[in-house]
Amino acid sequence: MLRPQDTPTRETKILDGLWAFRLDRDGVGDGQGWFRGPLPEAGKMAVPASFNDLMTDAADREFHGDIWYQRSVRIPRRWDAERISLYVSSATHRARVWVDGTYLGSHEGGYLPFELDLGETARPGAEVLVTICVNNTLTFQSIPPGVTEDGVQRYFHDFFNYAGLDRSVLLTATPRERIEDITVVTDIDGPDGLVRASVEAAGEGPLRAVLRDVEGAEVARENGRELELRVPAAHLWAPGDGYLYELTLQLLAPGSDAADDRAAVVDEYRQDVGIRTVEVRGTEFLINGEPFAFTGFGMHEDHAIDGKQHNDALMLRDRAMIDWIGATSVRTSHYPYSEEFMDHADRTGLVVIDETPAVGLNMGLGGGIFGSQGYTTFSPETCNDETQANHAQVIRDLVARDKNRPSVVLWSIANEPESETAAAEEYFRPLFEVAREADPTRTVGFVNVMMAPHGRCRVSAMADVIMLNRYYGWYINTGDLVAAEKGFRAELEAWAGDGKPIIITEYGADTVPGLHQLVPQPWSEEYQIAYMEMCSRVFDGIDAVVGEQVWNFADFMTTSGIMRVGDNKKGVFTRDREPKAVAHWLRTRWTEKLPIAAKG
Ligand code: GCB
Repeated sequence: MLRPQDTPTRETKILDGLWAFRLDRDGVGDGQGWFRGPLPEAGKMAVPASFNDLMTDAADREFHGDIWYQRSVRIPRRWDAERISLYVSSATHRARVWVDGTYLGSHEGGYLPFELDLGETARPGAEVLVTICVNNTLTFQSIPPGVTEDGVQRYFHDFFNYAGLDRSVLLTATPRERIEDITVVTDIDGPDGLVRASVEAAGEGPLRAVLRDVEGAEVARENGRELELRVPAAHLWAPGDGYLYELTLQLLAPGSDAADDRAAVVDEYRQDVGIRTVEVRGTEFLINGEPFAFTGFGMHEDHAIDGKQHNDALMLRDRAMIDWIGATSVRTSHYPYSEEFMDHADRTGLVVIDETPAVGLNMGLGGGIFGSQGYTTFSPETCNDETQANHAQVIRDLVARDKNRPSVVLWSIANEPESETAAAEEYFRPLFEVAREADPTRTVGFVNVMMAPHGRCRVSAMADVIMLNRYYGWYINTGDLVAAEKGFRAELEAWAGDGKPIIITEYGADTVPGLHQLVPQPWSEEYQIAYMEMCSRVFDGIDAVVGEQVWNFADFMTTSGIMRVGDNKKGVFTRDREPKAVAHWLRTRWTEKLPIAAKG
């Protein structure tokens, strides 16, 4: 599946705006056929947006079940020879779709796009009724998992279950004979760049590929479905330098000569290409053969009112702060971020650890890090073969969406799953194979939890890079930074013995903005700085530590509970994106002093 775009042969129509909307509180929508005609007793809902914080009633905000969206759309009359489809950028956590009452299909899993062909229901010139029933219920088989107990939805991850159509919905027209998929892999050969591309196309005609630089000058050209383009003296994509070439692919009319510039173009698609390599060598993580130091954050797509909606303005502001503080990288904790965010990362040279929505596969953890959930994680009744199959599909879908992005250097296939048991080892072994088969070119890992330290974790051996979330000085040794430093160093030294690069993907302390203490205690701004100083001393002393990503970029919404006051306050910025004192401290470290940057 290719992402929709406008080219001389392709067109898109964005369906953002107010849609008819109804929460199916009594579960009667299917029985009453709400997809057959105008949605009865409907209100309005913004698309894109998470619906939750637009509600004023607690039960509505927390609603779990079927959520119906509907709008009419006129199919442009000029689309009469085209394949018309609906592209849903994300429907959290699953969706079923009808057009004019005809069922088109469904998709399992949020945060990733799907496309459905309108087939016979597409009548150019006519207005059609699009109905999308989103369902946000989490079960032991969904990714992420959850369970309904006495009618109440529980889940095992520490962020609010925002849901709905939180990214754009598009109507698209593509030629019936068309380019269907592109896989780009790049390499470096001396001063030259190599761009290898495999193209899948439905159509008999020849395929022409032209690569241009940012000025639009042609740098390479080749014909065929398996391409290797050589770029003399290539401008590489590198951290902080998101240089992108543009590959224009043209499927030509059958029988035409690809060398003939006047040959009829049946379909055209443009693909951004960043030329770079990624490799792990010993304890180093290399980009273009140079050791790279990850600084930055685990983040969330999270804002007041619109929840997980993608919003260009808010994204740009977040990115401005990431750059201001001197961060080189982010992890898309704990699910794939919007395609617009990823485009911007590609364009600006932000390095991304791309994570699946597999968070909370660990019944030994509470809604954060404490306590047990009272279930066995991997069992026929809980996370089972069906969960694993969904997890595998999500990995394939994520790779399919982001495989051509130069910003993505490492796949994270799960956050803090149970990893210390034989059942976990059995669950994860095939999933690593799925990831490596889907993308043999990038590194693969998962994020390890404190309860599975070195020597106990049975999954880390499968990973190319060790990613660790650690809270010495917060969840353990709370307030005792001396003991925390000792414990943290000892553990990292043990991991370093494995000879792989280590990225600390989470470390952080909840901090109430404005709470000041001369003698720093947990929750104060001073403690957050003292805590970071302690962690930094530990990282700087261990060569294998090639990355530090603070938890979290900004305060973010969670479920209610005794562990959180209003929201999770581990942000370096507040939820409304103002700096806590630690932001200035980190800025100095990341822009002026960082020894791990000097390692690079
Ligand atoms: C973690 C989780 C993250 C939580 C964080 C916390 O280990 O990966 O989702 O939000 O701890 O603040 O407890």
